[in-house]
This record gives sequence, structure tokens and C-alpha cells, in this order.
Amino acid sequence: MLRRSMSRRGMTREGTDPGSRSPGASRQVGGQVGIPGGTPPAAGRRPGRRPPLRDVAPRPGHTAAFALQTDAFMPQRAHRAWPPPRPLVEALAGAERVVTIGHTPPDGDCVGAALGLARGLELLGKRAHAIVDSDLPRGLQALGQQGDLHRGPPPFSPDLVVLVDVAQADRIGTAAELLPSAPAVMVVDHHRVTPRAAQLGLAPDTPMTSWIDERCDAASVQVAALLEALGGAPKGWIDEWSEVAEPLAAGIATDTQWFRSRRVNARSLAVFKGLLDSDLNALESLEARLSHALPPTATVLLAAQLSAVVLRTGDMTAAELAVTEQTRARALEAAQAADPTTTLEDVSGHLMDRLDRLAARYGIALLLQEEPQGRVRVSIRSRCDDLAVGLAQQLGGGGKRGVAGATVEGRLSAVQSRVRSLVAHRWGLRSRLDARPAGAECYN
Ligand SMILES: [Mn+2]
Repeated sequence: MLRRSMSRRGMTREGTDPGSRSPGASRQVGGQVGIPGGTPPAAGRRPGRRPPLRDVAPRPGHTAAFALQTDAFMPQRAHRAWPPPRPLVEALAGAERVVTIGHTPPDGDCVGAALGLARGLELLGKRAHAIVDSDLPRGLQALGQQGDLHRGPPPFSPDLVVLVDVAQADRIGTAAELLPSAPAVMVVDHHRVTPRAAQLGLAPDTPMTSWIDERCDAASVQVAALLEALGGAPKGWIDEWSEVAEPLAAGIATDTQWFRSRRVNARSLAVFKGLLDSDLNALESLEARLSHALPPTATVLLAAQLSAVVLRTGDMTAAELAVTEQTRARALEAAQAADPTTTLEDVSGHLMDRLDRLAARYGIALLLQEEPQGRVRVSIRSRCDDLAVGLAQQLGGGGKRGVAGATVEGRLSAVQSRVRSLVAHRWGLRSRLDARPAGAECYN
């Protein structure tokens, strides 16, 4: 729960109030986001006239803490930053019993969006039930501490089933069983996907609405926009709405790697700021909670047992980490000795946290994690926007903007050579890649 001191009330209210035309608010949406050392925002703009929105990429160093502390980014209403399509707002307004579903394996955005939407709809007087059918890392478990994040079906029969951050039936675990009998289905996603009724296993003529926007940094931003369009958070994300804001903020923070990822949209920072109400304490507690820090015994064990190589040809390189099911289990055991609440998802999160740095250094970063039932979870990051998504799509997965993944059937070694040959093919090679052990260079 976000703790908010009363003294901060009013600090940013003007900017977050939907009716507000404060100079600060209109300045911000001018697209001319004031950047320290850059052009100062134009003053004296006529009130009531909003200049068109423009995507402004925050510069390196524009982190969440920066956004909350500076007035270079003023808070912005999500439904103004990303106006949701009318049919979705109407479908949600007309629904009484809603199930929200995130993907497996989970991430902060799908948990945040599923939980945030369910909590928001309940505040708007509906029944709602959020499902993520998976074990969760500690930080994400804590988002559902009110017992409102479920793995199983709802105690009511839904009149609307909403998929968030996912558009595939085979990525939602047992929640897929709700789809064939769903009276209506909605898909809210920011990946490069085309939801199809047949693939989702819907009965013929099931009404389906979807909002797919790849420019949106997180499904949690879309959910914030939908809730605002429904009349939620009328005075900003304060009071009871702060409990909706928390998972949504977590979703945006994790999907943007705390705004460190390239090409983060400045509007997402502004929406994030509105959600956290410029509360640095809330930011810090969220950041601490969502970190995947493992005890040293576990990280030492991982470092010793995972395979880390650098694939290269000419001056093109890719870092590849591969970890067996057994090594992950041992690392989990070691971590649980220090903190019994640690889950396997914390181990995965810890490994994935390294990928962004590796991608920055090597161009491509791959993580292959052996999972039960002969499957391998492949996570891909790339400096180049389309590369990671392209590779993941060839493996039957997907993603967006340099962040992608897939779950692939097969043994670790088989999937590893398949991934390597895809990389080689991208690089225009016919021969096998040169793979050199990287060890400490890759994992430290
Ligand atoms: Mn997402």
C-alpha cells in the first residue's frame, strides 16, 4: 500500500485533476518536455488550448526518481496521454462481473495490469477477479497482499473476460478454460500482436474488443487510461485509488526497466508520476520491493554453474546465458535458506535483470532457462528495436522494442543450438558461430 503524507496533498493536484488547465499541466503536454540544460518550456501558453501530444524520448538519466523530483515532467492523466478506444470503455462500463487475466510466466506489467484493473473495477462498483496462474517473485506476490490475486477461476460467472499484456490462450495457464464460455472478451496489450477469436478458443460470435498499441510502454498505462475514462481516480490516484495506482506503477516501472530502457515514451513517465503522486517514499518502497536481489550464496552458486558465452563473428557479438533446471533449483534452495519467501521467479528475475546490461554491451543478450516438462524459457534483449522481437517470433513468441521472449519445447542443448543458428542466420552466416566462454565478463 502506498503511504501518503497529508502534507504532500495539493502538491501536484492541479496537474492531475482532469479539469485542470494549470500552466504546469498544459506546459507538459506541449511535448516540449523541459530537459535540464535544454530549452525551457514555453511560458504563458493560452489556457484551455492543449498543443498536440508528441512522443519525446527521455534522455539517459531520466529515471523514475528524476521524474518525481523535477518539474520537467508534470503528471499527466493516462486517458489524455493514450485515449482508450470507445468500444472498450463501453464494454467495461456495461459489464458487472469481470475477470482480468495476465500471462505466464509472469512479469510486473501483467500482474500490475490485471490487479490494477480488477481493483479499479471493484471501486467502480463491479465484481472483479484477477488471475495470474503462476508462481510469482516476492515483490509481485506482495502487490496482491490483499488476497485479490488468484491462480484459479472466479466464484462468479463473468460477463466479461479481459486479457491484459497478452493475446494468446496458451500463455495464460488454466485461465484459458474461461475463454470458450466467456460471454464477451477484451484484449488490452502493447505487444505486436493480432488477437484472433479462433486462436483464443472463443465460441463463434463471441463479442471481442481489443486495444493493441505498441507505442504504449506498458499494459498498465492502458489500464490506467481505461479506468480514468470510466470515471476512476476522479481526483487523481489518491485515497482508495492509491491501491490501484500501486500495481499499475509497478507494471510501468518494470516494463520500462525503471525508465532506463531506450525509447521510453515521456508520456509514460508523466503518467507514472501521476500514479505515484510525486511520492518519493512510495517510489523507494516499490523499488526495494520489486528488486530481485538474491543472497550472495545463491548468486555465487549461479555464477559457478550457469553457462555464459559470447557468440561472435567479426565485430558482431551476442551474450548468452543458459541455466539448467537443476542449477535454478539449487540456487533457489540456497536463496530460501536465507529468505524462505524466495521463489523460482526471483531467481529468473535476478538473471533477467542482467540482460539489459548485457544487451547494452554486446548488442544482443539471450537467457535460456530450462523449465519443467521439457521446455525452455528464452528471454531476449537487443540494442536494436526489432532484433529481439524478430528472433522471439521465429521461436513462436513475441515482444516489443528490444525486449522479447518465447517458451520453446525441447531440451536445453537443442534449444540452445536452435537459438544460436537463428542468431547466425540474422548475421548472414551459414556456419556455426564462434562461442567463447565469457564467465565473469558476462555474469557479474
Ligand atoms: Mn507489458
